Amino acid sequence: MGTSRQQSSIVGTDMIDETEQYDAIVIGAGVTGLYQLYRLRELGLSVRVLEEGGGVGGTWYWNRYPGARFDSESYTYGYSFSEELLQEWDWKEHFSGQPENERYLNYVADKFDLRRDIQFNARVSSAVYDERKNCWQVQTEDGRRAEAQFLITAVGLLSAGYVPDFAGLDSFQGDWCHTGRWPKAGMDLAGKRVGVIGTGATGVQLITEIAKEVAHLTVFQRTANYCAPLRNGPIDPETQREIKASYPEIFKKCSETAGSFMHKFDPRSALEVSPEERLAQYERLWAEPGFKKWLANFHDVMVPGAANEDYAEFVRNKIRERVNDPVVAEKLVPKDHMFGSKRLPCESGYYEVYNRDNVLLVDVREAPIERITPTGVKTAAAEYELDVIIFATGYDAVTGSLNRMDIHGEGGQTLKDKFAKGPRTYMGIQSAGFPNLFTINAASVGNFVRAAEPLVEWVTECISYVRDHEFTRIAASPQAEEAWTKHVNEDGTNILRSQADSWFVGANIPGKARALLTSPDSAPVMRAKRAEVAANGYEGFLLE
Ligand code: N01
Repeated sequence: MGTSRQQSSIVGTDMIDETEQYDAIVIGAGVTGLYQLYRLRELGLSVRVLEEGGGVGGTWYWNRYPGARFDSESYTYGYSFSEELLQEWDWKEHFSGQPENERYLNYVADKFDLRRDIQFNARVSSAVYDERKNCWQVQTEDGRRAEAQFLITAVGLLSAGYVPDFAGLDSFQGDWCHTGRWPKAGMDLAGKRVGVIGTGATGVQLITEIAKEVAHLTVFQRTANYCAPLRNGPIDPETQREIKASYPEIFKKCSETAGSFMHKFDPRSALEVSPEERLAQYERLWAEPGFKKWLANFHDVMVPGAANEDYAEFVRNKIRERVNDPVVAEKLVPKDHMFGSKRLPCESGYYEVYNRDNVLLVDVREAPIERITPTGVKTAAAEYELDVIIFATGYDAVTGSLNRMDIHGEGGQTLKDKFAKGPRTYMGIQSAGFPNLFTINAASVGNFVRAAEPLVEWVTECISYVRDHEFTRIAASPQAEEAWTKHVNEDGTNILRSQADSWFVGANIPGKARALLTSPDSAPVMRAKRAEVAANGYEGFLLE
């Protein structure tokens, strides 16, 4: 029951060569890692958080690109565990931007005195399970070593940035960066010729923001996306008071929906109402902020089929209305995937960007990028001179951040090899042969803090159970893992999220096995499943 840090085998002379001992190590000081630290500390465990960044925030630390902001209502995104925190913190906008989100997470870290247990600038390079000692030996890139009985990967779903392997990138003489590693000092874009590759949720936010600032913007688009107006705005004092008085209802609403957002589907079918009524509902929702137009719509808009296609056409027409040049408009209209099969980017003036004289849309499906040259980008059709290239090319989702650490379980097997054909887990949370390792980032569903809080609480209770019952190890049983993996692969095949070539199924990364990377079940179903497993003495887990 160590509550203090110890050190063993100090053998180094001029470099750090010591192994720090903890009860638990948490990797990542983002939204999940911070709360996991808070909870484990409450349990009386000694905990070390290892964080690659120089500060807290995870996604909200790294994604400093212009335009980065929530697409869920700010007040649904904050932690719910502290009433005091809820009442103290004023969200300034309905959909808050990165600087404020980062400030919020720093505020939380300070308020709960979390920093003293966080090691910053500590990128984990390996985690090896020592069977004899029943502990995880974790090493960081700068050579630090730490051991703990429990290891929790709070590394997020989308943190391993993906830069396509374009020939010639090394030769580029200008500046370039991936949006997920936006420099703290910013990028100097004013008056420059800038190219953005990628038009997912990130590209859409970024392009809208920087188009006003740069001399010229070239957008390299491979797949047009369905995007919808965010309709952000400041929160006035009266609304602020209402929000603060109704947190229990807000969180209750979130807890009842599939993705933990505050919007509930209309139980009616789009096809059972008259065309006039259907269109009236589409228009009414379109005029509302945020994800309502997606998640409060007729329920079958989110099921492959006629209702989905009907709404897709409505959205396509909305795009056409906003772009002056009909040829450009048609390039921006998605025709190759179903509405909602990719995450819906919410935008604030994205389509109007293409009416500007300084913006050019390049279709790289028609003429693919062949290489990066010293002075820009060469496609099969033309060469584009650029001073800066920004890769808004997404993430090796869920498993990517795990694979980039060298995680070895029993018998030396690596998690990377084990996940080569897709993740093999029990409820996303554990993988057989990797005892006391909680891959919490692979178990999340939907709106982030709302999904993370119950998961963290489940892991904390599980660890408490293991210790209280004087077990030393908990590991998913191979049978439970097999059944869960079969469930994900079979029941995940037909859902809307699996239909497009997106990060949801690993299809955005060349060579990555196609498999649903998250649970096919809704957040309430997953919470109930986890609760049942716990109530049955952690059914499906081997306790020793
Ligand atoms: O990444 P993406 P993202 N050549 O994978 C293109 C969350 N998020 O960072 O579609 C040319 O969606 C790729 O093209 P294609 C949210 O969950 C939330 O934008 O594969 N293009 C695509 O256009 C989201 O889903 C917020 O054909 C290439 C883009 O790069 C997730 O993060 C904000 C290419 C990648 O899009 C990921 O979004 C932002 C190539 N070789 C993100 N390779 C909020 O609002 C890739 N692309 C909270």
